[in-house]
Amino acid sequence: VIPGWFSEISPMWPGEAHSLKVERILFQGRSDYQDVMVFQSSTYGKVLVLDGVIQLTERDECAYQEMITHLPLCSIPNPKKVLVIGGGDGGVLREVSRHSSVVQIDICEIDKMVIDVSKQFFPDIAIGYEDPRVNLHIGDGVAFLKAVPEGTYDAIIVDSSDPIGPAEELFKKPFFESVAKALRPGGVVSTQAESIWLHMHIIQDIVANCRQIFKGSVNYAWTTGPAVDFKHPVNPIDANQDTCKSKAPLRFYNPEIHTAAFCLPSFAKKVIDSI
Ligand code: AAT
Repeated sequence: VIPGWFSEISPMWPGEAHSLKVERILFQGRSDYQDVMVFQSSTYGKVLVLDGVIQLTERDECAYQEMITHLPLCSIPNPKKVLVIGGGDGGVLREVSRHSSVVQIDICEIDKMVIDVSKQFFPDIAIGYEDPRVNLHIGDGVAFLKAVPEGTYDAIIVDSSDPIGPAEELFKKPFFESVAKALRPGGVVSTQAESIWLHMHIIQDIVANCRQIFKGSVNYAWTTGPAVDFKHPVNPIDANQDTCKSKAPLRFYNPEIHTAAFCLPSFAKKVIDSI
């Protein structure tokens, strides 16, 4: 550990640790579920850390929040009811709210401290909560989904932390079975499925489970209900984005990157194609 630097050390990535220089620590707390920390970094803006693992930085959050949201929402025409599991910072809500066809945005985040901290330190991300279509539920995403009536949602976005800690069950087959039930036919799901460099085995398990459950088009790093060509946008974002004027425009997502995001390096393609 280098003094004055934050190092991301986890059994999820043995033998390596991404480090950022710390200007100052802005918040440190312990919730019922995890350690919560916010620090000001030298070059990545403010950083949100849960149990020692970086969840977002102000500099690059667009790449994650925009892609995990617009890949599914631009893949089906007129999404109306959307569920977010996790995502307590509000970034995915901000992105969902760019879609004018959406009438209802439910979110189920387990940890209220993440929400409070985001509202305090990340106003440009927590702005997602200001949309009147948002209904916040604080609780475990697994339990929430079990209670959802069959065929409720057009899209479900699983913005979850890593499978060590409170998100463990969100990577297992029974969870994806409840996701499938909660989706209407032709609905779509995207999920945080980890990195091809570090976690090919996790990705393999998720894709294998989802190919059994969803039967239709299932691809890294996202899964979908049947009869959807997920690889090419059918519902372009440009036409309907920016329903909320105070939000900054998209920084990362566009229709070209949507299609390109499904092109994988050979080693990963080989694994996914063989499942
Ligand atoms: N958009 C920021 C990125 C995240 S946040 C993941 C969120 O999932 C956290 O707020 C966490 O509290 C919440 N969460 C974890 N488990 C559950 C659960 N069982 N039910 C509901 N919410 C949950 C993810 C970044 C991933 C980084 C990968 N290295």
